[in-house]
Order: sequence, then structure tokens, then C-alpha cells
Amino acid sequence: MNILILGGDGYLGWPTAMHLSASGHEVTVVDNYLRRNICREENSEALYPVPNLRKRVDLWQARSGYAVRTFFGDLADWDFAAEVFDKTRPDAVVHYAEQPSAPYSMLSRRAASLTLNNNLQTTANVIFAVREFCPSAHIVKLGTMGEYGTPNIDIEEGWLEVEHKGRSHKFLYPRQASSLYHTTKIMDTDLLWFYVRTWDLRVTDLMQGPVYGVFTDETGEDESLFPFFNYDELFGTVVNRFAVQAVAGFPLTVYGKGGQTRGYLNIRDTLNCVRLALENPAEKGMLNIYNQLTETFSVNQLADMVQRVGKSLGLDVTINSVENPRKELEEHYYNPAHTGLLDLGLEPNFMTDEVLAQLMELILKHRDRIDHDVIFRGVKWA
Ligand code: USQ
Repeated sequence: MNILILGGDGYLGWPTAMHLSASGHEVTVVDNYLRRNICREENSEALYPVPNLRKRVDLWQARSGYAVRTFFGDLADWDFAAEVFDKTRPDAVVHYAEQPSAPYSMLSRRAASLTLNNNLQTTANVIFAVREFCPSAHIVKLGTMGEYGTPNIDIEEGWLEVEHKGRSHKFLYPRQASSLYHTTKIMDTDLLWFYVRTWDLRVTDLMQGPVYGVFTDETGEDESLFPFFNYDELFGTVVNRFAVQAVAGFPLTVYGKGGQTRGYLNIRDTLNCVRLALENPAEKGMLNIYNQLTETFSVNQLADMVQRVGKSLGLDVTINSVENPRKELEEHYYNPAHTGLLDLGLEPNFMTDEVLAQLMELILKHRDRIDHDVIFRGVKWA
């Protein structure tokens, strides 16, 4: 397939580009360095330096023999989006081109506006561009499990059959997010669903939980091909943060009671899920939704695992409950269905002690670069 990856420089975009090109697809990546620029502005630099996208593409080609085409620009700008879609006419589009941080979206009015404008305008432009230049293309959109929030009933895979006064109807599963970022993802889903119904688009929306790790089949041990590894409060996800904190001797920052439960997945499984979604496209006029997670943990369980593995590596790991800067339930029911991707053939890479130890050993090599000041800044929701 001829595949366009939007946000191809990101934590997930770049590993996806390598994975899909290694799987035999013709890959084009698009990025405007939004994440790199925000990270620089906010002093949220990754643990190790990451080559720019042109250099990454060259390094990957030298290693694998596969060429990846690049476009640089802002997909929220229609003229640029139209040029990219017109020149590539893709069979499928993987849409990661969004501001991905919940804490950043809650930082200031400016950060909130950037998140809203970027995420919604980019999604709208993707929809308009697909209709104009490649109406049969399959859009694979990265959504988030955070769209559902933490309801006191089982979370279904995208849809809910509702019975009301003797009649029934299937609706999108109710959505109730706990950050502005997550709310933009709900709005994206609504936009996509509207245009699926109206213009017969083909869309798969992947409701993904927090991702951890950096190693993939394509990176091997080659650090020049690794994705960004953020451990700061804004752009680091919790498992990656805890692994760095353990190495740095920084008490693990469990927010509040630590009973917050989410569905996690190894970065290797993100790549496999996206590939499986591409290989099993939605029909015309269909919105397929999969819950993209492999196992659930509370924050306390994660902290205990990281502490145990850290100790086995000779690290002195302590756990600290800090006042929760976020507004979220700290104890709640959580039971999300996630059989769709397994049915398509996903073979999960679980969070074993070996997986965490490998990650911490990588961090140990870079421990001198860890900046304690960015680990916790306490961006408050309220
Ligand atoms: N948490 C802590 N301590 C920390 C950091 C986080 O207790 O130092 C807690 C948070 O309060 C939250 C949970 O860990 O309850 C997960 O937080 P996170 O920062 O790993 O994940 P989140 O902000 O929800 O966002 C991340 C990605 C986002 C993706 C989302 C999937 O940044 O792009 O959409 O995970 S999900 O969480 O399922 O919505």
C-alpha cells in the first residue's frame, strides 16, 4: 500500500514509519515539528538527542534499504494538506498529527487553543483532503481510551446498544474525557463519524491507552533510530516516567491514591495494531473502532513493578504519593473490552520484568542527562 503517516516524526509516528516500510509498504511521512518545538519551549527535552526527520530517514535507508518520502509543513493549513494529498494519493492514511499531551493542553489558554486548533483543524483537513484526492483511502486515526473516561460500567469497543422505553439503537459508546486533549479526541471521533455517514468515508479509530518503551524490531539496539523518550511531566507517559525516576533516585510520583487504572501497551504493539488495522480496512461508510490496549494496571501496581525491577538492578527505588495535579477519579471501576485487535491476530508483548529491566538499562546509560527539575512541575487541572 501507498501509506501516508501524518505526524511521522512523533513518538509513535517514526517507529510506525519504519515498521510499515519494513513490512513492504511505500511510506510517506509528514510533520511540522510541533512536538519538538513545544518540548523545546517548555524545557521538556527527551532523554537523549534525536536526529531530525531528514537524518532519520537517511539513517533508516542506510540500514534497511527502504526509502521513506518526507513532507514538512502544517496539516492544519489547507493549502499544505491539499498539496500533500494531491502529490501522494495514498491508499491509506495513518493520522497521528495531533498535540498528544493531556497536561500540556491544561497548561494555559494558549496551550488549550493550540491543542483545539491543531487537533480539530488537522482532522478536518484530513477528511476534506481524502474526499477530494483519494476518496477510497482508509483513514486510521489514533484516538485514545481516555475518550471513554472511567465510567462505572464496562467499556465496550466503540459502540453501545441502548434500550430505551422498549426500543433499542446502537450509539457511539458515551464519552466523557478528563482533559482538554482527550476531549479533542472525542471531537475528532464525532467529526469522523459524521463524515463517514455523510460521505461514505472508510475509517478505523484506534482507542489507545498509554504506551511505553522504545525498542521495536526495526530499531534493534540502534539508538539513532529510537523514538523520542520523554520523562518530563508534560510529554512523558507514566511507565516511561517511573522508569526514569527509578534510575534517577527520584521517588516515583504516584498521583493521589494511585488507584487510577488504565489500559497499557508496549510500543511494539502500537505498531502491530496499526498494521493490523491497515491490513483489515473498514468498508466504505463504516467506522471501525478498536480498543488498543493489552493489559490494565493501576498506578500503584505500576509503581510496585518498577520498584521491584529497579531493586533487581541494584537501584534504591522509593514511592511517593504526591497531591494529584489532575482532576480524575483515583479509585474506580475499569473493565474495557479489547478483543477486536486480538481477533485480527495481535499477539501482545506484555509488561514483563525483562521488558522493564531492558528499558531501565537503556536509561542507566543516559542517567547523567536526566534533569530532575522537569520531572514534576504540577500542572494543575483546576
Ligand atoms: N500518573 C501518575 N504519576 C505520573 C504520571 C501520571 O500517577 O507521574 C497517572 C495519571 O494521573 C493518570 C495515569 O497515570 O491517571 C496515566 O497518565 P499518563 O500521563 O501516562 O497518560 P495520559 O495523560 O492519560 O495520556 C497518555 C498519552 C496520550 C494518550 C493517553 C491514553 O500522553 O496521548 O491518549 O495516554 S489514555 O490514558 O488511555 O487516555
